[in-house]
Amino acid sequence: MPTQLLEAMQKAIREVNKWPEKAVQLFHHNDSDGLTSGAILTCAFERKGFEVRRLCLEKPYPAVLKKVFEQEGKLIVFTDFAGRIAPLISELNSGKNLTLILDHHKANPSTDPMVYNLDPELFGLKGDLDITASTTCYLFAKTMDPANRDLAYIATIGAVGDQFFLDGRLATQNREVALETQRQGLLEIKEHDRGEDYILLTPKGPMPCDELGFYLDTLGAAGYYQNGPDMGIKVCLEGRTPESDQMLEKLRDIQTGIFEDQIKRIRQGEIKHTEHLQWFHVQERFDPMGVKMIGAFCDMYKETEGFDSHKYIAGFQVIPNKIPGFGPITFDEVKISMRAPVFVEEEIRVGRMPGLDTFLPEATGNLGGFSDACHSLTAATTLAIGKEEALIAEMEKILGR
Ligand SMILES: [Mn+2]
Repeated sequence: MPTQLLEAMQKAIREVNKWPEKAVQLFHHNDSDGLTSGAILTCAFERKGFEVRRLCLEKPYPAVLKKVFEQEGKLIVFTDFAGRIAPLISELNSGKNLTLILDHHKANPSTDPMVYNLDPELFGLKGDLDITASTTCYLFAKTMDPANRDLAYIATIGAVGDQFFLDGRLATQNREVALETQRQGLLEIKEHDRGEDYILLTPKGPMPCDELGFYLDTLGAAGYYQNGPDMGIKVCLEGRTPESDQMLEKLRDIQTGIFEDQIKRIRQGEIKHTEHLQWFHVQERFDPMGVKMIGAFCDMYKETEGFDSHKYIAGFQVIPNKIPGFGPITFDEVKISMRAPVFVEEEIRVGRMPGLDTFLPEATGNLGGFSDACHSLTAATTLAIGKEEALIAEMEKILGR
């Protein structure tokens, strides 16, 4: 780990140790990386004697943040999101709470000394290759107490789940965590001609990490409004159960039905093309699944036959006006998810087309929307209902420059 990141973590941990209230509010993302991050931090803080109040968010929405930062004197932790919006969080916090950010998305430095942005992107690491949030949380937990080394297996699940591979292998810090898990006798790394497979050796038998990552993704995303994240955290810490398998099966059925219907609609012409983009809108038809599913749908759809891989793909989904466990909240917003199909991905990698993390946040910002977690090949932002066409036009304007 870069020395400066280690030192920043040590400094934040000293503040945590001094904090009078032994309670932490932990906000984490709902994909496999976010759930494993949540599980690692829950365990690490509980071992330290903290009471952990966990809340799973699909995004750190400004409306949610405003309510969170009405508080004072709290210990607040964000993981697998918020790295980019550290300035906004700093402004909202303004010295009132001890706030930690353990993310790995593109990041901006904090402007409040009480907000510790420990996003490795600020310390020279690449969040879309070297290190996931789960590995960041693992390094934090291990810095807090070397006894947390036993949580390496959870970080490995998140690292594989986020799918950042180099030649089919986990890279840098993520690979270190896998190797550590292997040394602990909890992971088998199988070499093959296209890279490596990572197989978790659980008390209930071997389980490929990619399958487990997919399992958690479904619980957290398709099951977001149906207690899926709680079940996901339980699976990270205690393993799969018949109960979690049942929940998963039910969620997969719901997802399959909704996705098939959407494919049918697109085939019937419910998709629009502009010069660089192809886009569609699912309105509220993805209920009761979470809004992460619009990204999952784009991922699936871009692999289907007849898909135009020369244009970026974008999907819109209306965000329900609720957050499980948070109380009443109103957004009246849509989420846009974007992906880079095969051809576009290559063009981005060689620098002939801009990454999604450039023009999508810019266009969204121009229309008063909100960006947090954007990578070059996958990105999502939110904006007011009714501004969808304007956003597409704004992106075309930027891409045409
Ligand atoms: Mn992540």
